[in-house]
Formats: sequence, C-alpha cells, structure tokens
Amino acid sequence: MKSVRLAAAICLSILGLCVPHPAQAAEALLDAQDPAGDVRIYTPDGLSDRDRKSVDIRRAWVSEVDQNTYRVSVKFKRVAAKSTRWDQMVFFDSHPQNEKINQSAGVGFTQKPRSDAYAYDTRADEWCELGAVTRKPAKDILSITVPLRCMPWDGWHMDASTVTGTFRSDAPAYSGDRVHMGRFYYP
Ligand SMILES: [Ca+2]
Repeated sequence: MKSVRLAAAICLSILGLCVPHPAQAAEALLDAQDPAGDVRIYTPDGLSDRDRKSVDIRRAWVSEVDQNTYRVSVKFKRVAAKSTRWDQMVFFDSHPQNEKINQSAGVGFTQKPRSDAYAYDTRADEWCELGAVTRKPAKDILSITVPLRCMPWDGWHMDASTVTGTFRSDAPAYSGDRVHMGRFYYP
C-alpha cells in the first residue's frame, strides 16, 4: 500500500496527470459533432438574429450514469438565461431502422431547469417524469438524465435537434438545428 501511495504522491507532485480528474465526464456511448453556422432560420421576425442562432449545435452525446440512468447532452452556441420569454428547446428523437415498426422514443427539454421536460416510454406507452435540466452556461451545455425505460431500444437511430420558440405549444418556431447522431447501443 505504501508503494501505491508513494507512486500516487509522485504522480501528483511531479506530473499532475496520473489520476483522473474528478470532474471528468463519463465516456460517451454515442457522440456526434455538428458544424457551426448551419442554423436554419424559420421566421425573420420575433427574435433577434443573435438569439435565433444561439441554438447552433456543436456536439450532442449520450453517456451512462448507471445501469438504469443515462444522460443526454447538447453543446450549442450559447445557453440563454433561465428567464427569457422564449425557449431553447432540445430534443433527442429515436426510431428503429425498420420504418415498418411504428415506434419511437423522444426526450424534450429547454434551458429552463424546470420546464416540463419529458421523455416517452415506448415499452409502457406512457410518459416518463424527468428531473431538472442541468445547465452549464459557461460551457454552453445543457443536459438531462433519462431513466432506462425511456431510452431508445438497442440499435435505434438517434437525432438531436434544437429549436427556438415556445416549448410544448403550437407556436411557430424561429430557428433550429439538427444532427443525426447514428445508432445507439448500450454498453
Ligand atoms: Ca450546428
């Protein structure tokens, strides 16, 4: 034990790189990059150009929290304040490769921590209750945890999209971005 502690102490004092950073993120199970500057503008009015382009996706990924919980995350151009009159909506939608199978799964949330975030449980045909959204505005990242039962089935295709507008309403959207993430497989 002494030699292990000594080795660790040497690593810390000399290299500083021998132990994992405590805040190191879990390895992503599915990880997609998306180019900057590809936000689609749906309406020219109602929102500033800066705000419409704020949801420009740069990265979307899924990581495992534990065997029964997963986290979906998106990094985009700029996370807006919690108090805006409009929403930065984030959706993770999944579907099987065989389009004849009429099933899909979805997660939706916004930059407002408690904004009626939802996920759909395709197995039980009911809605999942989700907790608060995690905001990391300094890194322009939003994420939320999703229980296993409301995650897609193994091998399903997953897309991430963002939209500016009003969450859970029929109001027209101002802008949006989308990235196809590929097929999701459990570890
Ligand atoms: Ca983008």
